[in-house]
Amino acid sequence: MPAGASTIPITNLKAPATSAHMKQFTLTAENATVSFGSGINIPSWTFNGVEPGPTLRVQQGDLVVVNVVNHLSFGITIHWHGINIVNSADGVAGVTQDAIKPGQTYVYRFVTNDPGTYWYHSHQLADEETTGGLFGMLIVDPKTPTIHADVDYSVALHEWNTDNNQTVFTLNNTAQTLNEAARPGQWVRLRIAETSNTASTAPHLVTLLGAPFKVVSLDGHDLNAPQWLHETPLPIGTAQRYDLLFQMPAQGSVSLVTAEEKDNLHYQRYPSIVIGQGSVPAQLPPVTSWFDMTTYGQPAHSAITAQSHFDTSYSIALNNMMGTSLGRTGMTYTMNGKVFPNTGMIMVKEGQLVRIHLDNQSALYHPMHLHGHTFTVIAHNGQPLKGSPVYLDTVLVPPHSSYDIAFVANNPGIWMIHCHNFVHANWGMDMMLMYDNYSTPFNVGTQSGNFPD
Ligand SMILES: [Cu+2]
Repeated sequence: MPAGASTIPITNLKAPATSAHMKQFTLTAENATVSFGSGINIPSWTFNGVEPGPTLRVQQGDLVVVNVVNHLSFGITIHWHGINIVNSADGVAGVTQDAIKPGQTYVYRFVTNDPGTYWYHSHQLADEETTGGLFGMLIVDPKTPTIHADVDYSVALHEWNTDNNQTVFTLNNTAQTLNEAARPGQWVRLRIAETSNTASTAPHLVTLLGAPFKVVSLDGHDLNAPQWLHETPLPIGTAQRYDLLFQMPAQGSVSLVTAEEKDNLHYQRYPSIVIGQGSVPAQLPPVTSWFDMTTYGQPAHSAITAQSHFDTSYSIALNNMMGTSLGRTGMTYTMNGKVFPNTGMIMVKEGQLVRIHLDNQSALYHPMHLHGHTFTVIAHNGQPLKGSPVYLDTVLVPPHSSYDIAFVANNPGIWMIHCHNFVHANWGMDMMLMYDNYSTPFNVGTQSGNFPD
């Protein structure tokens, strides 16, 4: 909605200026050549010279103040993925701010009410900039712990494109093996985030060898009564997070290994993580049937179910076709047959219960992300979930399948709903969720220099 006398500019939606519980960070965007081991050095765009960027660790309820300094030669932003914060701090170029220009600084202020595992990344030319290294993890510890762990590690999965058109796949800062400490009997929480996308669009699969494990949360939200899993492959779509919990065995180590389509879904020795004393097993198991979040854990009460009364419902068909996007001709990724910015809007009023049907009519995977809200997954291919309630900010919609998601419109402003496959978002698969009485003073496009994807 254009700015007008009757609308509220989203820049009015601000976090408090101060708080008894405030955490401050400085993230400096700068060039650095980062070593991923074994002579693999990649010139990348970093925060504070490291890959991934510094892990920001805060407590639920903290006022987080992040000073961003841009020492790169192009505009950047930071989006705080999955945390429901005030709209003005959402970090989307052309929607909630102008891109931070070279030499400029910018301050993000937001309150972290949602405990769990999150991440941050540039939302200006996100395809190039996030893939090129402008990302890191953000962990919000709950006021009251829900899960006991003696040690807590996080790992970002990332695929890099090198100058000679090669792909390098890393876990944190290694393309080889990362060793982490843990003693026999200790409980380990391992937080896994996917920060890039595979060329095929199929998700990376991750699993643990050496100990049974539970998936205790998805996208930062705890699951109810998760069962033990044994070498179960976990499909992780771009931007999704899995928190795993396991106990170190009396002897030996626990390994995290990955597989993907281009390796015919065989687990690879590298990159890998070894927790405890030992190494990746000489024999890797076959990839078995994938983890299914729609049948995992036990049912529990959920405020929103398929039977809820919805104030408004939308259906979005996801597909791809040759076309034009931002003046370029090529494969475009469409929502209801249209390419951003012609995809229309989801209009809501504050307090409404909103249902969205995501209907993937294509042969590709689409990890669909809603900014500023946590949604409940209410159906997969029309069927209600059979296990734990699932609350996400990004749902991976497989080829030729559908998900129904629903959320309360409880965070006013203008928010993106888009595919988090960076290429798909860059070529059209974006839409806006708009609260009916808000407007933005910012613009997307060539004149403003703001390109959110
Ligand atoms: Cu997609």
